[in-house]
Amino acid sequence: MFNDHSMLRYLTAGESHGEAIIGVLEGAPAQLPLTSDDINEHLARRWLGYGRGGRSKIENDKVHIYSGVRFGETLGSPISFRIDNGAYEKDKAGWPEKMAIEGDPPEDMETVTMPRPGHADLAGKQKYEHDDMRPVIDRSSARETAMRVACCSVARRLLNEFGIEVGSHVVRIGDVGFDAPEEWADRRNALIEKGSDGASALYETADQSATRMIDDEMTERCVEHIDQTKKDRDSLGGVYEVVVTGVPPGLGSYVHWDRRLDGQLVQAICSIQAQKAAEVGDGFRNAHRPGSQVHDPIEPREDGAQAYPRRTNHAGGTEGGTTTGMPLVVRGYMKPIPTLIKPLDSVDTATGEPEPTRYERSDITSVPAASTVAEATVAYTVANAFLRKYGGDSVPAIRRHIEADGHGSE
Ligand code: EPS
Repeated sequence: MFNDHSMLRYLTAGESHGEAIIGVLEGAPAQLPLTSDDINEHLARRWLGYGRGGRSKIENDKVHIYSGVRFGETLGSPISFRIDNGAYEKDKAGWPEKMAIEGDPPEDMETVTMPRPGHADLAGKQKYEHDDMRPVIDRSSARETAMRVACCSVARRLLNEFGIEVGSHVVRIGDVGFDAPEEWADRRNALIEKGSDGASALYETADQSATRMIDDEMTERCVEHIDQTKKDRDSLGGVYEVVVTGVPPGLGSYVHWDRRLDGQLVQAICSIQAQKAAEVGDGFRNAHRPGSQVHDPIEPREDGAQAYPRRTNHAGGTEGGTTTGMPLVVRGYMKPIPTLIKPLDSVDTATGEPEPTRYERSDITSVPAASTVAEATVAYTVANAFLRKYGGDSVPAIRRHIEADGHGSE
């Protein structure tokens, strides 16, 4: 839908317990400074968060860049990446044999025939007509998000070059968290306000918390909640917020349905495994309020300013599917992970008989990780809207386009 060839697009490949995950990103302009560290920083952040399972002790994600970059700058050609799966060699499960590209399956290999409710297992088995659900488990796994973070970190790096910053924080895990944006908005706004590093200051603060929250007391309560959930052999979802600062007005469109930035941002969140809802600004709450309490009053611009300031930002930085120049605010809602220690009722698809699910290894919650992946997918979406307005083959060309635009949307 958004595959315009003048813009960014990427493809990921790889199975969670295969040798590696691979990605190719095309459309990045030339002359963008880029190092592996720009990506590795965010790969490490994706493992943040209390409540991850045994796999977190095995993986040490580092990207290997194979093409499209020379002497620390992009070339304009496709950039290709590899991230190794530590579990492939380190697990004692025999993945090199069970995930072998060629040859026959090991004779003693057990096939997976028990689908977990809430997981892609059964849907994938039926769609691809697999007897063994292993291929479904392995490709639907959120392991794939490591490569998404890698590809989208280039988009983030591009935005940073033009003063656009992306950050996030968690506002709820399961039963514990804030209910209304008013409860955290002042604290969040203080972190992202002018003079700081914008939304980057938000993520740097959240990264200090075990649950990526900007409230110490809430972090402690969440850690206890996760511990209790583990004892109860259950899993937890939650809510997080992604914020983008430094966004010029006029990105997106009210003219084309598929270029409306608010719609694209919701898709950016819900494209991530287990994310089931998203709102732009105070989307859900605005539906309960009269218009006079929702719409953000417009104030006069200072001389030379591009955007008209708003007294409030209930709209989350878009009107008419187009950026207003206020920070973009998008919240994602994650369901609890479907791999529970406690068995759930299911059916053995080999026999057709009722059977409880079996547990191997999983996280109790990965809402903090999801919030960092959402930063990545939102960065990619905003970068494409930015390139549609200002795009060029190289970073200097983009700069010329911005200068030529002057203040844009007069
Ligand atoms: C995942 C299950 C777990 C997670 C994994 C996502 O892996 P395993 O089944 O090997 O224990 O740890 O997340 C990652 C590997 C990652 O890199 O985020 C799943 O089923 O989605």
